[in-house]
Amino acid sequence: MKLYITDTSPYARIARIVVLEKGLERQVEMIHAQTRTPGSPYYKINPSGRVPYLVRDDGVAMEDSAVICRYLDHLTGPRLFDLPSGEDEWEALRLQALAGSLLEGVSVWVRELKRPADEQAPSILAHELNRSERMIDLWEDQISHPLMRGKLTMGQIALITALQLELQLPGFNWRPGHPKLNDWANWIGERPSIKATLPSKH
Ligand SMILES: N[C@@H](CCC(=O)N[C@@H](CS)C(=O)NCC(=O)O)C(=O)O
Repeated sequence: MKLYITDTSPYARIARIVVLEKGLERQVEMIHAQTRTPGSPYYKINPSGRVPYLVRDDGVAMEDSAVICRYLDHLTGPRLFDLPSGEDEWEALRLQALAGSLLEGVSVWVRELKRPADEQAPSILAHELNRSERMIDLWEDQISHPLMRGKLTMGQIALITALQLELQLPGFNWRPGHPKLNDWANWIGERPSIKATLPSKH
């Protein structure tokens, strides 16, 4: 299989983490795609131009990190990321959605800052900064939830991926005043799959 990624995409990083957690490194070849480039050859492979994108051995291709991760998880070995049953299912989904919401907002912020300075919208930058501040306060509280310290979940992966966008976004300075979240990020940041996929500083 071929997994199209970029080094900086948090959504591609989520898929890369699942590849490592499932021990699929030998089955999944990582290919760096040229995104956001007029005329990129990647557009012939994936017309949407987005990563991650998984081209399966049978030639069928799929996009979206959630779909790709679920496919990889169900492909082989014990399922690591199926939802728990009972009330915990809703808790897991609720936390996953909160993490995804933070990730989406911070991703919009990063994207806006990558545009030429004279094209950046101050209103979008302010909106995403303010959203992130509200959500970080919320996470300082939610991070004590048992599901955030138990076995690895898609929600945990989404949250650490969002928080570590601090490396690409100096203005995303969430650590001061949030000791519990800090402690959690340091704890999960030691996990080999998280360490191995850390985005480089920009
Ligand atoms: N919902 C998608 C989002 C994927 C996404 O937005 N990827 C960005 C990189 S973080 C991308 O490929 N952007 C290129 C573009 O917009 O042309 C997922 O979960 O995979």
